Amino acid sequence: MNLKEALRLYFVMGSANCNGRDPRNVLKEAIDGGVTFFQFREKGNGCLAGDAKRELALDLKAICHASGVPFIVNDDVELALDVDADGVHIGQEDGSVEEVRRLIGDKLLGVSTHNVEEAEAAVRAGADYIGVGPMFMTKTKDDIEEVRGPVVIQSIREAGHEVPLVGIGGIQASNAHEVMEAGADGVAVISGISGAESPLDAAKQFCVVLNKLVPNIQ
Ligand code: 3NM
Repeated sequence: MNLKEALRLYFVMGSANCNGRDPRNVLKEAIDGGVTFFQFREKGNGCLAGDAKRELALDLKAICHASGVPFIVNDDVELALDVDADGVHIGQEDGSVEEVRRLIGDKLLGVSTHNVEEAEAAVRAGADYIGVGPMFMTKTKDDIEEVRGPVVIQSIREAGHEVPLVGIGGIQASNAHEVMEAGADGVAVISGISGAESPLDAAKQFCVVLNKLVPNIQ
């Protein structure tokens, strides 16, 4: 897998992001619309736990794999190992990158970062890719850091880091180009796809934008 290419349209979602719709259908539509990478992030109001979370994870993984889309689990290393996910994504507060790497072996490891220092530390500790946020204002996550925008990605690239990287936070089809032009390999999106009336059309809209910037997208 070429990770930079795979990260181009990175859909992040859990049942709390689906406005009461079945997350399986939302994911199917999003993949049909062109999503290239998926993270199961089961957080927020009424989110599932235990067996229900595991069952949903297995269903979403099967949907991803039917289309060759990598399936990543947010935070929960135990679940990721249990369902044999393709990788794990962790935040700054979710334990050490080295420890997670030790537990997951050669599965993919993504780390959320917010500035050049955190990005450098994540790369040094063995992250396969990083998320950088928040790019824009968002209501999806309560405890976001200060919005500093795509310029943070530019600073990471100017410091010489070629690590696979996605921007996250408030990204819509209308502002995705700013993130890509700053040096991202892709955009990570929750509400821009899961909250849309049609996740299929929303994902397609993102692809139209990303296609213009990266000529060889599907
Ligand atoms: N992490 P939406 S912002 C999960 O800044 C997450 O690290 C962020 O949701 C960070 O696409 C964010 O709906 C929420 O704005 C992204």
